[in-house]
Amino acid sequence: MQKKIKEIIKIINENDNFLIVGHVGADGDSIGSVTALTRLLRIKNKKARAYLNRDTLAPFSFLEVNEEEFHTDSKELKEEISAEDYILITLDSGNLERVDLDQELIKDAQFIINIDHHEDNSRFGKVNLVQADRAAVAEIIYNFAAEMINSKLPFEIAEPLATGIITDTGALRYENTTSRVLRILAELMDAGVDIYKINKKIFGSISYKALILKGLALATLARSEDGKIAWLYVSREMMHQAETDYTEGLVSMARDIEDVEIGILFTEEEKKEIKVSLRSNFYAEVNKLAAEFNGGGHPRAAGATVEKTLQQTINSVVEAAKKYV
Ligand SMILES: [Mn+2]
Repeated sequence: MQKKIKEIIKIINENDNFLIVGHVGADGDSIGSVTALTRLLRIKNKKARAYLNRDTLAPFSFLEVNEEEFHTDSKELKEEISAEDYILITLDSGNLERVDLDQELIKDAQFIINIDHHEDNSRFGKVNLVQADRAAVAEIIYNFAAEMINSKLPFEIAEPLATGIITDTGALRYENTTSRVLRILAELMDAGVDIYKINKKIFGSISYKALILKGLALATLARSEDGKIAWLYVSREMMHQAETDYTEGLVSMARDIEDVEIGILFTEEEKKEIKVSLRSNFYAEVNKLAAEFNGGGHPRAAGATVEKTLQQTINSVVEAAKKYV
């Protein structure tokens, strides 16, 4: 795999113009990786642009990703870049549909470099670096930074990398927390990163409205007869009542119940568009369960969108989940 990293660094060295993007509904790994790689390429005097969806940035304001540094307006980006030749680098996106970018800008790229850690990645790039054993894409980008920067890692790259790793390891609590991850984090701390601050921002605080929604969702908690599957849901009505659609962390509450193997959150995005978030603890491969509903992800964290009513979706997903526990 080291060879693939070298190959990509060679492409970076021999070209000048890059567009870097993450996935739809970007999380800390997506935003952190995009931020770190873009800043890294700029240090290397490359023309590097990034597109990040404005709606996803709020929880990560401490990274100081501002609109002067990155594009948050798809139209504006299109006008600026459409006449240019650029290489598209997609991060943390298992397939082309997940890539958070205007279709035309995907099509117009010279070619795609696909860097990811999802096992079921469809290898849609011309160059694909898919390392499923890495906790976060930020861990992969760290390796690029370590290769490309000979001196100490600059803080403005170290902090977004730490954010990606902390997000995808659930503050170092998940199975993917390897000794390698801890060594990298130690390096990042030496570069000035405040791990406590990042943990607090991402996992240690919640808005008042989000807590109200959490309460409403918890009231819907149910589980299978054998107690191995637990689920809860968030309806349109509940989001309206709580005045927020922030559902981060809800699915873990179902997963974290004693004796539960699979935790599920159903979110009613539209009347017949239900987002299904799946988490497991030890053995259930929820990416396979997600695939039954045209979704995907990791063995312990996956998702899908089902075009049925909320109740129909709950019935069919819970029924299908029984095969995995
Ligand atoms: Mn990730």
